[in-house]
Amino acid sequence: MSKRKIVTEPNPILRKKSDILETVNDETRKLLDDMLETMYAAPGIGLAGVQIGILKQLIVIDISKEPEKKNPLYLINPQITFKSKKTSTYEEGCLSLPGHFAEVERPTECIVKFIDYYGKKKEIKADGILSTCIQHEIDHLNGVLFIDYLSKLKKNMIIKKLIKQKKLADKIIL
Ligand code: K2U
Ligand code: ZN
Repeated sequence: MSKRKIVTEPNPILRKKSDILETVNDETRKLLDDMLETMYAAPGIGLAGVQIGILKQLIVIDISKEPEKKNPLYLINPQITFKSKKTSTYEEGCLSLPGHFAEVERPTECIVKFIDYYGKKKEIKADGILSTCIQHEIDHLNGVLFIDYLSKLKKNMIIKKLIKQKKLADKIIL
């Protein structure tokens, strides 16, 4: 397993749609393993393939709180088949928009069908932070970021700050 560099906004790849994965094999599992290691190290509770520059429909999630009780979820080619009318609001962040958080309202429950780590078809019903995380990550596969749900003013303020952060980081590296 190896940690990958996380793509940060502004970066046009974060606005691209990820492609369906045709086959699940050892190469796929190595990628998922790297994504999971990258997510734990960030730290985060979810990560989409596009966030390490891979435009394939791959997601890893682990909402377990204790490090000794890891419970990773691998979603390949996920599709949401149900969203509840009831909504919940969570303060969201994103590893691709470091240091910025905002409240986002999303359906409380969702049902998602997907292919798992071994290539088997699965379907789960999620609520709470897991439901929010699944929706946040599937947004990534469609080139959508959580700031897209904010007012134009708030969204542009965050983007301006991220541009400044990136210029500063580039100066430090150079
Ligand atoms: O996509 C990502 O960058 C991973 C997010 C996923 C996430 C954001 C908001 C709400 C649920 C999931 C990261 O895990 S950001 C770190 C984080 C962790 C827990 C709660 C909020 C943010
Ligand atoms: Zn994110």
